Amino acid sequence: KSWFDRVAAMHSCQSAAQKVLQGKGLQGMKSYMQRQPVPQSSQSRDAQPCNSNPAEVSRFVSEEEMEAATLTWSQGLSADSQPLERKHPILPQEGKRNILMTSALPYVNNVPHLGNIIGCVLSADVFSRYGRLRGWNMLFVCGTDEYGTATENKAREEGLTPQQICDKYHAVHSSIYKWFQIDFDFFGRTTTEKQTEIAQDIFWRLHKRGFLLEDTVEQLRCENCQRFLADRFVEGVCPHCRYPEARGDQCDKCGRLINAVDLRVSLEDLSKPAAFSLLSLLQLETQLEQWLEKSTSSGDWTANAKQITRSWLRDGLKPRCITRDLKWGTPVPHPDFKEKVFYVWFDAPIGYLSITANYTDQWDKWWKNPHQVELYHFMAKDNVPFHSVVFPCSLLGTQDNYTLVNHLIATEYLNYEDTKFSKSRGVGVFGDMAKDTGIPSDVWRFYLLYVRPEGQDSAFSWADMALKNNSELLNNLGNFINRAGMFVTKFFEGCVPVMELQQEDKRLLALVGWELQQYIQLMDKVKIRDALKHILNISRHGNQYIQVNEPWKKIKEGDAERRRAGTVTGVSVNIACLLSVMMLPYMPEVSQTIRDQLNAPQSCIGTMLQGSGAFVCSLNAGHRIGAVSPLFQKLEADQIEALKKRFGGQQVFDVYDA
Ligand SMILES: *[C@@H]1O[C@H](CO)[C@@H](O)[C@H](O)[C@H]1NC(C)=O
Ligand SMILES: *[C@@H]1O[C@H](CO)[C@@H](O)[C@H](O)[C@H]1NC(C)=O
Ligand SMILES: *[C@@H]1O[C@H](CO)[C@@H](O)[C@H](O)[C@H]1NC(C)=O
Ligand SMILES: CC(=O)N[C@H]1CO[C@H](CO)[C@@H](O)[C@@H]1O
Repeated sequence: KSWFDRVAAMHSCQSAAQKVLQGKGLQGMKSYMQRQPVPQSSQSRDAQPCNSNPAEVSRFVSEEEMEAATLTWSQGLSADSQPLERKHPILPQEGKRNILMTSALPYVNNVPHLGNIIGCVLSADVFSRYGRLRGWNMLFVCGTDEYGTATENKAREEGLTPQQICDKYHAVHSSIYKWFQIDFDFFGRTTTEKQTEIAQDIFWRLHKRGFLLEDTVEQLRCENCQRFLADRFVEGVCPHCRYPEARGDQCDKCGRLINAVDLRVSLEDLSKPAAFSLLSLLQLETQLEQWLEKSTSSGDWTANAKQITRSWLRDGLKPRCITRDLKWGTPVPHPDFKEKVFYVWFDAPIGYLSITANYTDQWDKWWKNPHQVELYHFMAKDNVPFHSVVFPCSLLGTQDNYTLVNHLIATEYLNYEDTKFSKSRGVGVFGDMAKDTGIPSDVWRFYLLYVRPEGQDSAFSWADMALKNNSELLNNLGNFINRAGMFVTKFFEGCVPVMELQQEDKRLLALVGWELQQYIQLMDKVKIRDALKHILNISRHGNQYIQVNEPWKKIKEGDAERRRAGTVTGVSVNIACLLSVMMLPYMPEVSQTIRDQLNAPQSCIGTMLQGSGAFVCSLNAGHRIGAVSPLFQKLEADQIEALKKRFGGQQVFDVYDA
């Protein structure tokens, strides 16, 4: 507030505000400011006594903050915290925050690599687990995207039918996501009756309203193998920015959509025969822009999603072909186009609807209910235009009250040891191999979320994974939680001791409460990686607190010291309980283990993540905890070296192609 008052008093600020906010004054900025995370004030840091190690400098905590934190703490668990059971089918409920979540549909015949996992399903999983802890009514759907040329090709290679290929790889995907503990409410597929029904309905509506056009477009065809090529799998030089590895549907460098025929490719036996096609995206520009303006300003769109969408619209909407000359797809119902199927980029996003329809007959309560439902799409940035322009245009054109995306969450790319994941070169870790490393699923989740490409590209590195494992998980988080539990077991016969709070303890409660609030503000905005850092900072505070107070020494001294050791132990074990709740979305298994070890009451989960967060005393004096044991194993250097060699790119490790 004092910073704001000081800045607000400056003349230059006032005149700028006058210009931009058009007379509303600085009050016009208030709601914007309130949506931002609380800044860390440098003034407060200066108020701390001089300290040579900047990492040790803690926030300044005022008397008021300490009193407020102590009051919250003493309120204890609330009896009416939300039950966690999920009853299927989950449907929107009056008076609740109803959230429909999708993660980009993985293409069925690719085994997903770690980049795919963090970009889509894992990020969405963390948010859906978090949302349920907050008491929101969540539905999380996903499934395999099964139609298209790539499936036909794979079937030919393996001597199977496309359906058999889909069945086989759908099972592969399911088992990988299960191992990573991705907790979908429903994981379906696009090759269903519902898909045909809904896609054809959308098609006819667009047709009746005049949004489709018959025209002739060129397509890439390989004369040698006598077939049309899937856009996504053609590589060439981007006609816009000359990036040499652009794909036939899109350039990953400049983000523009490409017509595959405009790509410069060097294959010799390609032809570009004309084909009749139906095109969409006509006349929807104004409607789209109005909707986008509203959605991007009221919802949480990541910066890259907004920017990619803007650069798309700048070039104007051009008609896109929505049909292809294949067999393996959703049939076009129009009698003049009987031989054609829908193009995957028209068809695949409709999969979100049809998969939900396979989950419940009342799917339209989610998908045709924009007033009650908020829609989140999770994806990597290369999928943005299809979700922010192409798919919304299909739905807007139907004039049928569909639920359109409110929050578009796109990650940047995850590289592998400073290169790209590559299936063909055998570089990188693919979903099916992660479990063979012997590293637990929770540790994988932790590291992937720790390096989540949030706001910028990041890289998976074995050495860094070992470091983070050992320094953050083992020495910081695991060590703190384990010590807190061990003190209760060893010094207090397994019962939480009486706590008599002093200034120092109250100060810690305030620090921890502040970190919790930051965590909630960030998680509400789907800043998953940034929120994780606040969990780790709580255990850092905790370790420091134990280190300074040395309960293992005090317990051997006089009465007053023994009571002090009791307070420190009691506060610490309560922080451990809070940490288990905050960690639940990230590491569900470890979180459960901690709560089992502490014998923590179920209501601690609902209570602490209510509102803006409440660090309460959930393990009262006299509470008996369970058996305590270490949570994490050390990753040894030789183990990491072996894994690095194994996945380093010298050999192809594709068990499914074998
Ligand atoms: C967490 O603690 C570290 C080390 O004490 C500090 O550098 C960092 O800024 C803190 N992070 C947050 C998000 O407060
Ligand atoms: C979808 O629903 C149909 C009809 O109820 C059922 O036969 C099919 O197995 C379901 N498919 C999936 C992928 O759930
Ligand atoms: C869309 O749904 C809302 C309520 O959910 C309703 O008020 C509105 O009239 C509907 N619009 C159309 C075009 O059906
Ligand atoms: C393999 C590896 O990097 N191990 C390190 C794990 O962390 C501990 C301490 O944090 C180091 O001593 C190990 O070298």
